[in-house]
Order: sequence, then structure tokens, then C-alpha cells
Amino acid sequence: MNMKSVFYSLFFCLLWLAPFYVQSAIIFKDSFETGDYSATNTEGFKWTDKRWTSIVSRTKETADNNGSIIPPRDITNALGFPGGNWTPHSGNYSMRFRYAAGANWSEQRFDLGKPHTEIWISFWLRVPINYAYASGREPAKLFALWMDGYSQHGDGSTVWLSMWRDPNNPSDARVGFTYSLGGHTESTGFRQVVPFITTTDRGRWMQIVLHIKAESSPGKSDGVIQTFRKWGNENKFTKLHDFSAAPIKIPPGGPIGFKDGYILGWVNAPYTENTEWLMDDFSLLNSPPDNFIVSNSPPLAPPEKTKSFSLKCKDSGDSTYHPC
Ligand SMILES: [Ca+2]
Repeated sequence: MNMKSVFYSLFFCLLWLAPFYVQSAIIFKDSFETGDYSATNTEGFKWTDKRWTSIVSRTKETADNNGSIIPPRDITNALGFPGGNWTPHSGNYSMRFRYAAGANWSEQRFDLGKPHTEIWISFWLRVPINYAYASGREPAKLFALWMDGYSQHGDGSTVWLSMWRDPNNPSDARVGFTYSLGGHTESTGFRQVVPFITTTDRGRWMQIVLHIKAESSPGKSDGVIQTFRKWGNENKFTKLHDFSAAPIKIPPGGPIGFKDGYILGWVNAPYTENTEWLMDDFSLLNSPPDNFIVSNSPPLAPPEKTKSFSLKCKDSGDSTYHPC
């Protein structure tokens, strides 16, 4: 075989292999199959503050705020939430978020370890089997990501997704995003508040994919916030949010990028019944996840929402609630 033949053999061999090397670069993945909060990665990811979350199998609650439950609590006697369904999205375990009737808070925080200026986040979320947006103040938190400090505690920006009551069907939820400008300011108005969950979606699993990117240089306002959602019986994602002019500020004092976040969180209108969400297959990526096909249908686009709102927050070390 001469050199030319070797070259062409090698070239076609690489062409054949290429499709196997375009997989997403996964930074971290947790399907909770350890039955606890111990998952980490080389960048130092860790699950941090917990507010009424736990790790559950189909029948047992195996780890809670203290990291473990001995003996595991049974589903029929799990803190007044009898009769639930803890079937995970995959494997044998998932993370449970429990909002007691009348209570405002269930939240799971995480630390990325290494900061990222751009990140893709994917997780599966199961709509509570008795889901209904309660009457009262809005919104209800869904997700947050920040850099040096949360909301006004940060010189860098915070990005949020929150649920709003559907004015046409008050038990249903819409979802919008907002962000703070940094410099220790609170969030700006919500944008792109679009249909999200109806009571007919009770018990359904959805995959949520977020793409969040800080501005490329101070003041450039070219940050990105995109949200995609795919129900378990769908093969394509629907784009819910698409914004590429966000002034998402990196704090001059660091960290250079997003460092901490949380899932779900404070609801201004407490549920009238004990309500539990399940979350599974959480992953952080450098690029879109595999099999990421987005429907050609245009993004849902009701009018922009910019009305003022009131979020209540309480951070480590705070003794009282305050606006976020
Ligand atoms: Ca799992």
C-alpha cells in the first residue's frame, strides 16, 4: 500500500468514525442512582442547600436534608404525602420536591464547582399528579442561575425562570424568564411568558433544556437565554424562550461565569394540597444534548410581560425574607 492509499484509507476511516465523535460534551450527569446527593465530577459539582427535597425510589425515601434517612421512609408514610407516585424517569431513583399545603418553599441548590460563561442544562421534571396553580400572589420559581451572589447579593447577573398563572385558565401555568443587571440589583421584568403546564398535564414527564450565556464583554448585551421543552411522548423540542440580547453581567471580581443555581424554589401562591414534583436525569453540557431536534413551529409568543412583581427570598445567613 503506497502513501496515497494509506492517506485515503485513513481519511475514509475518520469520516466513518466522525458521527461517533459529535456527541454532546457532558460536564455532569446525575440520575440519582446512588440513592443520595453524592454525585460530583472533576469540576467539583455538588448538590448544596436543600429545602424539602429528598431522593426517592418507587417506594422509599432514601435521603433527605440530612443526606440519609435511616431507616428509609416508606411512600405510604412520607411526611403526610400518602398515595403519591414516585416512578422515576429512568433507573430506580429520582429527586423529590415536596410543597406541603400552604407552604411556600421547596428548592434544591447546586454548585457547579467551576464557573461557566455559557452552559446547557437539561433535566426531566414530572408535573405533580394533583397540579394546580393556586390563587394568590405570583410568580412561582422554576429555576435560577447566578455567579458571585444571588439576585441583589451579586455584582454579576442572576437569571430566573418562573411560572405565572394563566389568566384564561387560572389553574394552569405559563413560564417566563428574567434576569438582574448585576451591580447588586434585583431582577428586571419578566419576558416571553408563554403557556407551560395545564391541569391535563398532571403526572407527565417533560424534558427541559436551558441554554444560558453571559454577555461576551462588559456592556455588550449579547447574552443568551433559551428554553426548550419536550414532553415524554414527543420526539421534538418546542422552543419556549429565545432571547439573545441579554445584558448578563460577569462580575469583575469573579467568578468568570455562572457558579450556583437552584431548581424550583419559592412559590408566592402556596398550593392548597400537598404537592410533589419529581426531577430526574439532570445534566450540564457544553453543547445541546444528544437527539436535540427542535420543532420547526415558531416560538410561542404572547405579549411580552414586563409588569412588576414581588419575589421573596431568604439566603444563607438571612434571618428574614426580602425581595429577590
Ligand atoms: Ca433516575
